[in-house]
Amino acid sequence: MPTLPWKLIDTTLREGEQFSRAAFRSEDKIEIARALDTFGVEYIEVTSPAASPQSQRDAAAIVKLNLGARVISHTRCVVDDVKAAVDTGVRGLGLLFATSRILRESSHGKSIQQIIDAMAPPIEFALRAGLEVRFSAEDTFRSEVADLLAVYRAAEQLGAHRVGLADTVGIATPRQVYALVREVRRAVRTDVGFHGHNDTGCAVANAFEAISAGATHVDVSVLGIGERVGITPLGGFVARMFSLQPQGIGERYRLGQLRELERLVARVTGVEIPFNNYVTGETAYSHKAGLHLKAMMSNPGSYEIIPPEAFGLTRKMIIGSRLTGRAAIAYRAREIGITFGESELKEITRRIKELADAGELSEEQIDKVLRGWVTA
Ligand code: HCA
Ligand code: CU
Repeated sequence: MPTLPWKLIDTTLREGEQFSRAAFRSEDKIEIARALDTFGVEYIEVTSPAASPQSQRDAAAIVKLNLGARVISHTRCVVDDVKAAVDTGVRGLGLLFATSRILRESSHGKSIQQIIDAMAPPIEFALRAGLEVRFSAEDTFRSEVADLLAVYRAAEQLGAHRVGLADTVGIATPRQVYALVREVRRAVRTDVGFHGHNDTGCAVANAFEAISAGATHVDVSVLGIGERVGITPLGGFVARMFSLQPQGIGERYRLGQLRELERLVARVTGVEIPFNNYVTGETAYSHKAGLHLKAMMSNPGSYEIIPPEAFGLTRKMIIGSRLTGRAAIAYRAREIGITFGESELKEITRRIKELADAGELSEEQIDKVLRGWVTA
């Protein structure tokens, strides 16, 4: 839908395969790819087909699913790896080279000029094969700006469709991301992608700032899985954007599928979905304090910026705690067909709070107190 000027690249099957707990079987990858497509991500990135024979077979199998999402692969900037990727039928490539001094020294040993020289053959090969090409500078935020602009301009001149900024180590602040994306936008006319790790908890904010500064593509993974603590989580990013553009997001993605998608990835990797996960976490729609409950009962927008129904979820009002209030107790009483006067209500609430001091009351226990009050 043209209302949103950016696209999601889900990299659960590439970055997510680098997650320590991930050991995807072929059938897992197929199931995840289908679920991502159902959700509606624009791109699905898979592991480099040059990584292993099975990786190559799996990439080809995912391409054959004929999904609506564009299947692309991550690939080192080496012609042989590009050839292996082209053979699988992927429609695009994410090529990369580390540009920071620390990674240039510890990883590939090349100077910026040597990187620029080495970029040409693989990029040209991929373009001749008709693929969408992205060139990314690994460890962008520990690289010199002049070096970055030099490699991005070289990528543009070679015909790359998109350049990528990668916060490989999760060091960037939101302001830095905004400023650098702006600068890159001014320097080249290609599309611009952002990929951000979450080592300091800024991955959602950084992706958001990248979009604000004009990035056209954002990398995400389901539950944020990836190297170390992972990258921008799909759910968190969608929550961020939904709060600003509910209609655009609601039209573009099948939000009701998010929880299933996350459950699938959690099951396959053997992890739990965090209790406080964005939108889908067990407590994401729990309301507890009396003041909150009162306002929520009169208008759910009081303490919810994203209605749970938009994601096929429901809220939970916890009315049996010591923090409960009169409004919540009156509400529950009305639900079971009892109306109390003000002073009675005050008394019952006091009683429930007293009982709850010994432990939260279940709905049945509350109902018992309420009914008991009527018959007493
Ligand atoms: C990595 C590579 C990468 C690549 C990101 C990109 C990163 O270190 O495994 O292709 O834009 O974080 O730099 O995931
Ligand atoms: Cu990464």
